[in-house]
This record gives sequence, structure tokens and C-alpha cells, in this order.
Amino acid sequence: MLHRINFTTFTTKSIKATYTKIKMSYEKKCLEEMFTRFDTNKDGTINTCELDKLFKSMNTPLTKLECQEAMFQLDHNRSGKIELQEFLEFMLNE
Ligand SMILES: [Ca+2]
Repeated sequence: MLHRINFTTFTTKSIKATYTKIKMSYEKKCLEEMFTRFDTNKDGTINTCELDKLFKSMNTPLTKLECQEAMFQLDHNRSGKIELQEFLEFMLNE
């Protein structure tokens, strides 16, 4: 009986771990698609203008200052643009 409980616990944990992996993979794929959609000039980064459009499309328009602050929060390497990795880290850690 004890063996069966351990097996059940193991199986449940495995299912949860698999679900989490699938969920994370799906979320990452969705975010990559979102990033690509808003990278309108297709240079592989999101600039301030593209970020402004992104927020407007989510019905949360920002002032110029708010947009600059958002850029500052996302642009960790201070390149002036948001790279995909910065975007994913920000979105998945919120
Ligand atoms: Ca771009």
C-alpha cells in the first residue's frame, strides 16, 4: 500500500511537472509571437515607438514619460531597445 501511495504521489508530481513545462513553453511561444508582432521594423528589438504602440494595442496608452520609464525597466543592458530575452524575462517574472 505504501508503495502504491508513493507511486501515486510520484505520478501526480510528474503530471504537474509536465504540465508546468508545457505551460511555460506555451507562454514563451505566445510571448515570442507577441514580441515579433510588435517588432514592426523586424530588427529583432522593440524600440520606444514600438513599445508605445504595444501599450496602445493593450488599451493602456502611456504618456511619453511612462513609456520611457517602461523602457528603462525592460531594457536591462541599456541598449535603448528591448531584446527578446529582456522581454521574456520581464513578462515571465511578473
Ligand atoms: Ca524593432
